[in-house]
Parts: sequence; structure tokens; C-alpha cells
Amino acid sequence: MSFLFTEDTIAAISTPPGEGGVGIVRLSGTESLRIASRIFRSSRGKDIRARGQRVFHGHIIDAAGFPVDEVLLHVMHAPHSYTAEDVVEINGHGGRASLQAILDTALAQGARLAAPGEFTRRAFVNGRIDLTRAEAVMALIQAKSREALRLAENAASGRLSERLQALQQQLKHCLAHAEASVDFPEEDLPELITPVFFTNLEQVSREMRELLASAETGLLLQEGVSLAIVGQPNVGKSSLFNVLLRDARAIVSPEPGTTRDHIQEVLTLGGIPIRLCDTAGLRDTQHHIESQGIARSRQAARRAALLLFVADASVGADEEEKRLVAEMLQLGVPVVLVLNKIDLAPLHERSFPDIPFAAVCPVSAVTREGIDGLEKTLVTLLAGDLDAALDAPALFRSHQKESMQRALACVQRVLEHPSASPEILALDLREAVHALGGITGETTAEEVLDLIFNEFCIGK
Ligand SMILES: Nc1nc2c(ncn2[C@@H]2O[C@H](COP(=O)(O)OP(=O)(O)OP(=O)(O)O)[C@@H](O)[C@H]2O)c(=O)[nH]1
Ligand SMILES: [Mg+2]
Repeated sequence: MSFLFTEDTIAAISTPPGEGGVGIVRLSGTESLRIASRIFRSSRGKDIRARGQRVFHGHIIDAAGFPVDEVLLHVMHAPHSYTAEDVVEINGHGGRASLQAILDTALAQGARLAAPGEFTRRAFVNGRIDLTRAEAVMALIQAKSREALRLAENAASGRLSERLQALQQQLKHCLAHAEASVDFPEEDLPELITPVFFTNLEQVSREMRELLASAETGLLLQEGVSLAIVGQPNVGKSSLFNVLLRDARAIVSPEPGTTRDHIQEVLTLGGIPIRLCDTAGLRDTQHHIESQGIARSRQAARRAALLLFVADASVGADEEEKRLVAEMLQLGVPVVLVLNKIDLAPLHERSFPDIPFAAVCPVSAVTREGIDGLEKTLVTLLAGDLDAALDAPALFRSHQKESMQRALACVQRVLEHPSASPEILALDLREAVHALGGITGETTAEEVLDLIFNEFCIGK
């Protein structure tokens, strides 16, 4: 859906549904002051359109002249507002009915109900923020951990967009050289495609690769990963699942074959949202339901980004267990060997010689020994040095990563074919500039913007 920008004045309830101490109805657009002044009665008879004062106390009055709510009104004149338009924020009591009544009164005076994300989209269209910052606003709202918040803050503050703009500038500079060589081939221009041209481009490609690497962390924090707990029956998979979730979610019993269906729950480790999956123990069975469960275990294992292979440390590994480990390693994702029940076998001697596990973690799901270490190991395997990674701005949306990959591919093509004609060089560089513009919003198609902003909540 597309809307007419800046033509009309939009309004929405900007605070979440439910009851709260205060709630905000926000207006933005050229008519917002006029609309607000018609529905607001200042307790001191002030005119909110007069310059100077920005906060007013009074009441919202409906068309029939009845007071709707006692409010504080914040007036922000263009361009010094979130949208860079005239904005009025009406702070009322945070009840659903009172906020809806304030909104209805504003709509009755000619405001239009805002679409999801339309305030932020206006900030973007009016050039106050670029697309990375607009998307960072959404990431800020959706952040479920301090780390995700740090990541979003980094982008919302404009550090990511600064880096992208610098990169864009360098690329455009190279493009200008290539284009000049195309346009004036015979002129007395000095040689433009020089070794310096390629050195500059190499620097650009290095920075692009750095930003691409940052996308790993960004997407990890933003989108999370799936982890599956697998292993033979009765080794303590469900016990480990519960201990990691800090909740007795899955049934635990001494009977092998307890878990029949896979169970998934979400937890946060080191700021990373993790979809953790407990599965049915893998074994040969004639039992119809259990074998269906086992098929699902294998499915869950194939979908996971990392596997926790649980083994019982108090008994030795048999051939069947070794075969299962080999099967899991074949899936091509890191496999962590979790040696459980070390409370029963303090030496946790196990017989998996020469197997390339990503890590080996001795634990007890009963006493919790080793669990902190396992959690730390998982965070390190998934995110490396997350703290250091979060210091630099990171790409955090998959479309940003795809655009960066496209831009980098173009730059690489130029670097790999230094003697290509200036026309070809210019073509690739133009495509790279265009791809980067998709991240900052410069060249993003309307339909893509629609998709992005539709993910926002109404009122933001
Ligand atoms: N002593 C001790 N017992 C444990 C530990 N972890 C699990 N158990 C016990 O081992 C038995 C099996 O635990 P579960 O968590 O149900 O094992 P599972 O791997 O999910 O089993 P299935 O669902 O049948 O595949 C239960 O009796 C648990 O109490 C541990 O670390 N130490
Ligand atoms: Mg189980």
C-alpha cells in the first residue's frame, strides 16, 4: 500500500494497547496544529499556534462540546520533530477508551488514521533519517535483549548510515573516474583508471567485507538461531532442555523413549534469541508413534544451526551412538558434545576419539554443574566476541546483507578484470552504487519500502 505523503495530516495512538499511566495520541502534518487547536481547550486560554511555548495543559473537547480527557499537549514545529513536520503529541490518561476518544475527535476534524510505520516513513521521506535509521527504530522497539538494543542503537544513532555513506562516496568517486574515461576517451585527460583507482577500490571492497561480516552478528541478534538437542534415549536431553530454559517444560523420566514429539521454546543466551528444540531419543524402534517422533528429531536436526549431542557420561559409548554422532556431523553444522550426568561419573571418561566436535562440555543437568560453561561456549560458537562486535555498526536486516553482497560482487568483478573497458567498469560500479543505495533507501523501490514499513506498529 502506498500513501500520499505530506499531503494530509495523520493521527494515531502511539502507546501500546492496554491500560497505562499515560497514553499518547500523535498528530503529524501541515494541519496538525489547526486540528489540535480545534479540539483542545487550554486551561489558561493559550493559543497553541503561537510560537514560544511548547507544552500546554488543558482538555480535549469533542464536537458536542463535552470534555473527553484532561491532557498535556506537546507542540513541535517543523522541521524540529520526529517526522520533520508539525507534530502535536497529546498526552492523555492511558486508558483505551479515552485515547480512542481523543483520536476520534482528531479524525473528526480532518486527520487521517496513520498506516503502520507512517510517522517513521515520513521522517524518512522528508530526509530526516535514512532507511537504515528508520529500520533501526523498528529494531529498537523489537529488541528483546540489551545486546540487540545496543545493535539497534548503533544504527539508530546514524553510525551505520555514516559508514555506508562514506562507502557510497568512495564508490561514486571511482564511478566518476570510469565514466569520465568513457565520455572523453580521446581528450587530454590524465589517465583516470590508474593503480590508485584500484587501490581505492580495494579499500572499498575490504570495508564491504567487514560490513558483511558484521551482518552475521546483526542478523544473529535480530533473527536468532535454531538449536536442537539430540542423542540416544535417556541420556538427559529433556533434562538439559529444562535446565537451559530454567523451566520444567519437558517431561523427564527414567524410562527411555519418554519424549515422543519435538518441543520448541525460545530463550535468550548472551542476547541471542535461540529457538531450542528438545527431540525424541534416536534409536531403532518398532513403536509407530516413537518412530514418527524420531523422524521429527532428524528433521529438527537438519533445520538447526548448531546441534547439542547429548551423551551419558556414566556409560561408555556403543557402536550405535558413534554411528549417530557420525550422522549428525554429516549435517555440516557445528556439533557440541554434551557429556551429561557427570554427577554420576566424576571422571566423565568418554570414548569418542578423534571426532571433530566444535566443543566438548561436561555437565550435569541435575546439579547444574557445567551449565554456565556450556552456555558461554554456545554464545562464543554462535557469535564469537559479541561484545567487541557490538562496538562497530552492523548490518542487521537480511535485505541489507543481500544488497551488500550484490554490491561487493560488482566491485570484485572490477578488481578481477582491471583491463576491462571503462564502459564495463562503469556498468559494474553503477550497479554497486545502486545496490548500496538499496540499504540507505536512496534507490529502494516503493514496493520494498511498503513491505519494510508495514512491519512497524501503528503509531510509530
Ligand atoms: N544423575 C543424573 N541423572 C540425570 C541427569 N540428567 C538426566 N538424568 C536422569 O536421566 C533420566 C532421563 O532423563 P531425560 O531428560 O528424560 O532423558 P531424555 O534424553 O530426554 O530421554 P528420552 O526423552 O527418553 O529420549 C531421568 O531419570 C533423569 O532424571 C544428570 O545430569 N544426572
Ligand atoms: Mg526426553
